[in-house]
This record gives sequence, structure tokens and C-alpha cells, in this order.
Amino acid sequence: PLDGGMLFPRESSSREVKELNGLWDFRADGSPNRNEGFEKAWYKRRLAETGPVIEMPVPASYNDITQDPTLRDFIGWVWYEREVFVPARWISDEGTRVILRVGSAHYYSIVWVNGEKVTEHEGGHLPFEAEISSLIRRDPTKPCRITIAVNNTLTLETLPPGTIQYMNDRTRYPDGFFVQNIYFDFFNYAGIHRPVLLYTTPKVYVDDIIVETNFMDDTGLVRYKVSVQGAATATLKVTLMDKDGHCVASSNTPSGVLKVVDVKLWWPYLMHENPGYLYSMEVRQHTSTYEDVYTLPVGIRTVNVTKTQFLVNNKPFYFHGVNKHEDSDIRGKGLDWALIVKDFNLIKWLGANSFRTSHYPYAEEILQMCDRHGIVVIDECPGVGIKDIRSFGNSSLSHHLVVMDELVRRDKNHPSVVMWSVANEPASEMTLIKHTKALDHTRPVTYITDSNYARDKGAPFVDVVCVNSYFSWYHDPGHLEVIPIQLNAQFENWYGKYKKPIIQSEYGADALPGLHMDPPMMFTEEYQNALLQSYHDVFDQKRKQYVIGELIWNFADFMTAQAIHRVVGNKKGIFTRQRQPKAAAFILRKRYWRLANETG
Ligand code: GCB
Repeated sequence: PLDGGMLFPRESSSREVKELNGLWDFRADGSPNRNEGFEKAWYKRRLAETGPVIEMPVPASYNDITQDPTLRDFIGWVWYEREVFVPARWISDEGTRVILRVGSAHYYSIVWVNGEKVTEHEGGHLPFEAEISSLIRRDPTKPCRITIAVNNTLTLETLPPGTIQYMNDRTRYPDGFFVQNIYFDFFNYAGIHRPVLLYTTPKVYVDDIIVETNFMDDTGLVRYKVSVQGAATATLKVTLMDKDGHCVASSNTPSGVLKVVDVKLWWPYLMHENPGYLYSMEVRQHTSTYEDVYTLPVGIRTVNVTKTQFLVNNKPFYFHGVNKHEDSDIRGKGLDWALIVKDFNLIKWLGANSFRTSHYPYAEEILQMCDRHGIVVIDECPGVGIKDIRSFGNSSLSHHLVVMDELVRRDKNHPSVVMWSVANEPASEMTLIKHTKALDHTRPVTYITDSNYARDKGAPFVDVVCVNSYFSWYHDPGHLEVIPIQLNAQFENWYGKYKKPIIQSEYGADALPGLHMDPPMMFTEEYQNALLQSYHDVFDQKRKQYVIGELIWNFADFMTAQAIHRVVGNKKGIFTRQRQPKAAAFILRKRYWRLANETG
């Protein structure tokens, strides 16, 4: 169980937010043991006083920002620092809590304020924060110096895991040479990937809200629980408002059920003329001295799974969507609003109604857009590349469980999130699935498999079977004619054994944009088209039975480690990395709009 909530920082009449995005001072610790920063306590003084610094944008991966190949491929600690003036009113008002929050940093982070350590956090993709009120009050005349050291080393204890391999043969490798082995297929981007900010709350504050929704006939039911910190008793007022700001239900207890007459349900994109309907739940709590207001968007919907169907609001939902990555030129995995909005426009243009957050939790800002636009999400944790590590042991599993705790804590209230994925192609699943089900009884749980249906250890425990397959690509390369028989067999075997609905969670082929051949050959746009179409023919036979979705691998080309099977990254995108369509994008567009009309 985690300590406290992790509500997304929002401004309100009682809360202020100050973004610290922009240019930070930066230095990679290139010393042989990567430990000079700690030995010389770089956090104690300004970073520029302990050695050379460069300017580094936040949020962004640092890898592609400079012309230096050692920084692109750097493994170890990097140091970020910036100074900020904290508004005097925040400091002088003893009733104000000031919290420093990092949206995500990749992977291990330690944070100091004015040379004093305030927190550390293991793992990327998820937020962490520290209250720094007393620290900034100690010397209110000084600007506040924030130092963040981030280490991207992956080991058997991290998620995703990796190994460090030292090459000690001095006839073949330079002194100190080592490599970071990874077991996943995307570039190991690092740095501060999401916004860093300061925000305030009053001393007595709304710490967490849990919302579960349901409906009966025309009445929506919002079961909620509010936790308040900082006072034994506080008066609470919970108001649910519709889009026009009209109160539709209210209460004054910390937990309860709000009843909404003539409910407007949250519907997926293309399933309803008004998708993504959100109410606002205003939680207002006060004591004689403090008042705090936090407003949470709430979508009222249900999710259920039968033997053959996935139901949203009791209606069959067919996933026609994409797998994504947080990935783009220059900024790597750094949050970028222009990219986010462009991607949503492309998703809608495609007629896609869903995506899977392969292979890690995406920014909350993205999930909020999904809530608003009705894009359905399979929310995946960073459990990727764990099958290939034979010695994958308990220490990693216990960290994996904590990551699931943090993921559910962060994303539990998003109506767009309809299912948790505990891992991609893992080796040991059962504990994770049970743990996640205990954390959230309202959502189905899955993991993504590519293993043999007969040997699979996790399938008996999941609600939905998610299968990746690459027929006529990794298997029988160049032989498109195997797809009908192999894909049919795949579906029949999995369904036959487990009697659970199936999502084709990955399928696809690399295509270099502009490369053409007819008859099709691998890596041409024609081959990608032909492969997708063969898959689609089988989907169409099975989708009326128990196949409940298809997610193309991948929405866009993305960067990977250098390898002989990757030509500047993975090219299975239907869009290029710059988000221009390949021929396959038009095939999927036609198909998805047809599916939307048939099933929507
Ligand atoms: C997979 C992985 C994905 C890879 C993809 C590929 O099964 O889940 O991360 O990128 O195959 O293209 O090889």
C-alpha cells in the first residue's frame, strides 16, 4: 500500500501551480564509476560551480539534443538543476503546503532542494513528489535551487529490466567499456520526460479521490471516497456538475453514492454521437481556517467482459485501434503538446477508437485527452522484456507489484482506462494479475502474450486474452500465404482452450516509406498492405464470434537500439515517425471507419 494519493495537480481557488519547464543546467557524470557527482556532492552547490554545464530542455529526453554520441548512448547519472523564485505569499503563509512534483523521469531519480535531499523514486513513467514547505521557509530570501539526478541504468531489479555487461578483453575493447543490454524493442530514452512543477495546497487538503461508476436504467451511480489529510475533522461538500455547470447531485460525506438522473454516459469515440461526456466532481472541504477545492472529471460508464464480448455500458465494444509509443524526433520520450494533439487528430482521422499504452504508462495529460475524446485505453505497466531474463527473480517481482500500485493509484479514475495490462510477453504473470485485481475490482486485467497457447501460464487468470503474432514476418518471412491458416489456428487454439475473448494486441510489418515492389516484398509499402489485409480477412471471420479487437503494431515508426534488424528504428508504423501516412494508413482508415459503422 502506498503512502497518500497522487492527484493530478490542478489549479483551483485554493491551489496554485507553477511550471518549471524550460531550460535547466545539465551535466552527465562521465567519470569511470559514474559516481563523481555523489563523491563531490554536486547537489551542495550550484551545478555550474562544480564543472561545465550545458542547457537542457525539460521535458525531453537528453539523448538526441546534442551532437555528442556519448550523450546519446550515455548510461549512468545525469544531473539537472535550476533555480526558481517561490512566490513570497507561498512562503509567508504557514498554512500553505508547497509540493515539488516530477511527472516522470527515467529511471532512478534523487531530488534535492537547496542541497537537502527531499525524495528519491524508482522507475520511469510515473509521477513522484515531495512536500518542500519547511525547506523553502528556512531561508526565504534565497531562490530555491532544485537538483535532480537521474540514472537510466537498467538491472535485474528495475522495470523494465536489463543487464550491464563489462567487456574486459583489452585487445578488443577500450578501457572501461561496458554495454547496457536491454530486452525490449525501443530506444532507452532517458532524462526528465514530463513536466516538473511546484503546486500548493492548504495545510488541510484533499489527498485522494476514488470514483467508481455504474448506472441503472437512466440513473447514473457515482460511488466515491475522499481522503483528507491534515485534520481530524473537516467539513466536506461534494458536488457533481454536468458540462453546463449545473449541479446534478451532491453530498457532504467523505464517501457515498451520488445519483444522477437522466445520466449522460461516457461513450467511446464513434460509438455515440456525443463521446467522452465528462461530469465535474467538485470536492470542497473546509475547517475553520482552511478551505481546499479540487475538481475531478468523472465519466460514468461500466466495463464488463463475457466469454465472447467486451462490453462498455452493456454494449459490445470492438477495439479497432493502435499500439503507440511516446516517441518522436529530437525530444525522444519528452512530453510535447504539439505531438500529442497531432496524434489525437491522426487517431480520429483513422477512425481508431482505442490504443494500448505499449509498453509503459503514458503521460496523464494523454489519458485526460482520451477521457475527453472517448478514446479507450488498455493501460500497460513497464513490464516489458522480462521473459528473456532467465534469472528474473523475486526482487524484480516485488518492484513490479509496487509499480502496479503506483499505476492504479494514478490512473484509477480515468473512464478511458478500461483494462490494465500487467506486462508484455512476460514469464511469470499470476501474482501480478491477482495483485492488480485486488487493487481494482472494476476493471478487467490482461497481459500480452506471444507464447504458445498450450504452455501459457497466465491465460487462466486474465479476463481477456491478448495475443501478439507476426506471421509472414518473423515466422515464414516473405510467405504471405501462411497467414490465413496460421492466424485461424491461433484464434481457434486460444479460444478453444481458455474460452475467453481475444484481442489481437499486435500484428504488423516493417515498411520503408517510398519503397515499392509488386509482387510485394518485405519492407515495401505493398508488403505491409498485403500483410495487414490478410490479417483483416481472418479478423472479419472471427470478430463475429469471440475476437474483440485488433491493434496495429504500430501507430508510428519509432526509435530503437541499433541492431542489424533495425534500420534507424522500427518501421512498422502506418505513419512515419514524422506522422506522415504510409499506404497502410489509408487501408486501416477505410477499415476502421467501416468497422465503426458496422459495430458502432
Ligand atoms: C513485439 C513487441 C514490440 C516490438 C514488436 C516488433 O512483439 O511487443 O515491442 O516492437 O514485436 O516489431 O518486433
